[in-house]
Amino acid sequence: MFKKDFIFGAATASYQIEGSISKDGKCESIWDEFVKNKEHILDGSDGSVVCDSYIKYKDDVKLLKGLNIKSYRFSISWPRVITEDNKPNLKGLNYYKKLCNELIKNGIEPLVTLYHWDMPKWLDDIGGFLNDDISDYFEYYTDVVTKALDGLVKDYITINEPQCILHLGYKVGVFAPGRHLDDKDMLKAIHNLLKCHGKATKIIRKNVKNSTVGFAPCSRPLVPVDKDNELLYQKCYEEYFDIDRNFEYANCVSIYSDPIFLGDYPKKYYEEFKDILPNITKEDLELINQPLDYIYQNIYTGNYYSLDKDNNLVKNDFYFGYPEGNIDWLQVVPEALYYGPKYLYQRYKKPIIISENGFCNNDNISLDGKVHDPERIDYLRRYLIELEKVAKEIDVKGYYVWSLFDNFEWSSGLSKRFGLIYINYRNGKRIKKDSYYEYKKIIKKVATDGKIYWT
Ligand code: PNW
Repeated sequence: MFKKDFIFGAATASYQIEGSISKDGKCESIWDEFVKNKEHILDGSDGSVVCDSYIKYKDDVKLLKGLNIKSYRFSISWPRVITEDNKPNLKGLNYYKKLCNELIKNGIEPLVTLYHWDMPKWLDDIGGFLNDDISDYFEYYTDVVTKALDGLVKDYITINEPQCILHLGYKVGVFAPGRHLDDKDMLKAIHNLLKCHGKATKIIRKNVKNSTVGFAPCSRPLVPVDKDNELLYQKCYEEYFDIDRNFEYANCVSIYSDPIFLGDYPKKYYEEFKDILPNITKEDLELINQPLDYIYQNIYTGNYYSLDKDNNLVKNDFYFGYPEGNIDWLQVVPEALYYGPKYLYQRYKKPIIISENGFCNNDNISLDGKVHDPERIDYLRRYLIELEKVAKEIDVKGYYVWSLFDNFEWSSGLSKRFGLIYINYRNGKRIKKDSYYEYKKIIKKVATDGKIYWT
């Protein structure tokens, strides 16, 4: 059973949907720069138009309202609202005010992500997360946004998927800004990013009445194949929170979340990196350890594990015949939405909100003009069954589907589709997929009797 006030929402991010990349004084972001090299993006596309949400935001809200969702998670484009000389850009801020007003008028609560990967290029030119003053810039940006949206927004997420930002953007270089840092600089960038989170949280608390604040990492939970084996559960739990020396983008749960929720990096972090540690002060750790309201987590996939004869964990590659995602990393592992929240709750003891979950499908327009996506429906059902199961055991408050629209899928460009709404990139037309109607049906049923309609 879900609680009747369970929040169903949909999520997007600024660069992935807005377009209008140089309107109304917006300055360049690291993604505007990164896509100029066509080799960085699978299909050579960019974010210059995508869903055109900067123009069509009223239509966006209509589509959200049609789903009956309670909350819309979107992100603010830092370079849209702050100028190159670090002053507020009123025209850019006005866009988000209009969007929030429209949402509220239609009974939808805005959930704002402050950083979903589009840093102003001028800030990256002075080092981005390697610059020791970056948290002051982020604090100022947060101050400007929270004041501009005063009375409209009370729920904030500071940073989306720090592991992707730093692993894919700063180590492997396949995301903007395309850096290739060594481990020592990676640790410094991580620490600076966590300080950004801490300073932003303090400012939100100061400026926003009845605020809620969170941080949204991603992870791939380990799923024990034998549900009743306690040793296997324990080993999966420990491995999930273990230190990853490669800083892999779907890992490193504890490196980021232990300082935030528990007040310090894990013991093993200090051992593992003892020769290359950044300067970590007591004040820093206090700053990072601001009380938060929820554990947000983006979970799309996971891995199955069993034990070998010596009780070591071994990864299993099961084939269940589920529909396969149309992107290499997306294996369908529905139980990830059971075990992920369980592990997180056990360690950090806060209510859980799934801030992203969704499916990449090879969607196309059928002869009847509609988009039939039974694979995505299957994915949503399987994953929500698992979430419903864990919601009986721990406090799970909400779920945001990724994504409302097909959008600019970072280094995969426009070639990968995650939306409940299809975008025809030739003419800008939006078509509700079958999964849009399915999600609406699920939301309605949970709101009336707390259950998904087929359970
Ligand atoms: C997210 N994983 O990234 C991002 O927040 C979105 O902007 C993006 O469009 C969406 O997922 C789809 O790719 C992910 O390891 C990062 O499972 C890591 C994982 C999943 C999604």
